[in-house]
Amino acid sequence: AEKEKTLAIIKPDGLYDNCTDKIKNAIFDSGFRIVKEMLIQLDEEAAMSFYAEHSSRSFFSSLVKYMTSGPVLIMVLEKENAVADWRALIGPTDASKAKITHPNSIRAMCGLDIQKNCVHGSDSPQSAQREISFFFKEKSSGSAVTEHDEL
Ligand code: YYY
Ligand code: MG
Repeated sequence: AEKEKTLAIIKPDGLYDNCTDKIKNAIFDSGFRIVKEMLIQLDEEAAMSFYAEHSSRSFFSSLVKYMTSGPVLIMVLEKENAVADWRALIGPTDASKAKITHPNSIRAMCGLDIQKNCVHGSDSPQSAQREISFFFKEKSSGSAVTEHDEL
C-alpha cells in the first residue's frame, strides 16, 4: 500500500533526559522511518503561525511561550497510515489523563500535562501536508534540514 508522511515534533519537555531516545525507539519499533529531521529553536512568530488555528483560544499565548522555551526536534515520519498511526501512538492531548487511559502512549510515557505533552502529530493528511511544507520548504540552500535516504 501507499506510504504516507506525517509531521512529528518533539517539544521542549520531550528533549530532556532520556525522553528523546525513548520516543525515537517507539517510532522505530512502530515501523516508522524518519525521512527528515531538524533541531530548531522556534521564534514567537513561527510558533504563532504553526498554531494559528488555536489563536483565539485562552491557552494560545501560554502554548507559544512553551513552544519557544527551548529547542524542538521536527521530524517527517513515513509509513503506511502514518498520520492516524502516529496520533494513536502519541495518545490523547492531556498527558496526565493519557497516563491513566493510554499508559503505553508516548504522551503517557514522557509528557506531563495538557500543555507539556512532549510531542506533536498532524491531525489529518491535509494538516500533515501543510505542516511538512511549513518546516521543509522546497530545496532551499543553507537550510538546517537533514535528509536521510535510508536509515
Ligand atoms: O493535536 P493535539 O496536540 O493533541 O491538541 P490540540 O487540541 O491541537 O492543541 C494543540 C496544543 O495546544 C496541545 O498539544 C497542547 C496545547 N493545549 C493546551 O495547552 N491547553 C489546552 N486546553 C489544549 C491544548
Ligand atoms: Mg492538534
